[in-house]
Amino acid sequence: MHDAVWMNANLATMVGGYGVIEDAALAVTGGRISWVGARNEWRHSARAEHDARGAWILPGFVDCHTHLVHAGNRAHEFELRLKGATYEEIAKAGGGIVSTVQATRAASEDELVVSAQKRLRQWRVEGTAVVEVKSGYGLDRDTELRMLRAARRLTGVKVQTTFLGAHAVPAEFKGRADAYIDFVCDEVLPAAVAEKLVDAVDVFCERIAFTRAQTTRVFDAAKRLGLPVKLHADQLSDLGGAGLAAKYHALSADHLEHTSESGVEAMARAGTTAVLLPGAFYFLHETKLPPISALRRHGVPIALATDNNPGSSPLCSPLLAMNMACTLFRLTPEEALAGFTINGARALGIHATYGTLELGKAADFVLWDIESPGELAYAMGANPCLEVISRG
Ligand code: DI6
Ligand code: FE
Repeated sequence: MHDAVWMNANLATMVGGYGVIEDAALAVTGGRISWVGARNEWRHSARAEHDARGAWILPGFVDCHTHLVHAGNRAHEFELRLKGATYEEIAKAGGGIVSTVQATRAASEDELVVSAQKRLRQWRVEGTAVVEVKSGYGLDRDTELRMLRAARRLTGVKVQTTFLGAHAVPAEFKGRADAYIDFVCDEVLPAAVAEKLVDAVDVFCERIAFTRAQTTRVFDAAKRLGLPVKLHADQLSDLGGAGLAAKYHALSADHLEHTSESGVEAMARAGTTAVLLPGAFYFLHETKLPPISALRRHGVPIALATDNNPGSSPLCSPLLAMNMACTLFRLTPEEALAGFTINGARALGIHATYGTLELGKAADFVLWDIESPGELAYAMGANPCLEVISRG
């Protein structure tokens, strides 16, 4: 006896592409998917039977790269950029990440929870099951930990937390980036891990952030603590970030606009997922496209994410992120949906439980009022979500 079954549904299971099963039944028991298949093969019974009325059911979305917990916003920098300043110039002039750091340090844990929970509403109504949240706007021990605690208190989605202490050099370490990396590796990361606040470790490897050598030191510290790594790689320049991520068997390398073919090959060999972030590309008026055809050719799984953050991607919509990936990066709608389901789950190392409609996976799925799954990436600013099912 199953707990509940949904009849009269069309499924995009996202197994091997859309993985369509028309006129399907989908059952759940104990918070897990307990049966999935064509309705005419369902020979069981369930305590509750729901009529999906021809809706499409897809796995809940996985947004695998966000900076959702932060204080303040940077609308004024948006204005500056439109008057001609570049993102790098603003960052060098003490704006950028460092200004969000000031606001975040001044915010209490409760304030961080309230503002992030408010933003998270849009992810929930668009059918999101999992959101990754990074630290990195504290850059001191207490604020980094406070951000991670706040992230863990968010409700309505499963949260995966990533430690990004190496996001920028804070003012008090100005000109002493190596000393800051020592502090991150020796004090902040171990304290966060001791409180069990860290699922993965990330670094911003970039001309305006940290070098390869500094990234390596953070990755070695993560390895000693038994944590998987991810990397902000090759966003503004090719520092060989993708290859470095692959060397550490990173879960993902993210951004990748400037990644070379050899970086892509290394990712393929290492099983590292590519995370593309069309929101930042769009918002920063970037023109260099990530190496999509090389990623396809080498079979690197492509995930997509919002990169929600106040500086380079104030994007609050997984659905819009998918549309942008199709228009800006020429992903197909099928690839875009895989990017926000199975490959998003891969980028977090949780694909055994999330990302497809398969037996045994978490019963987190969404009913959509659409005629074909590709519509979700096609429409701009629509939200045909009918119902979000969380753990059955
Ligand atoms: N890459 C980005 O695009 C963001 N962080 C990062 O590592 C920018 C964050 C910000 O400007 O606040
Ligand atoms: Fe980011």
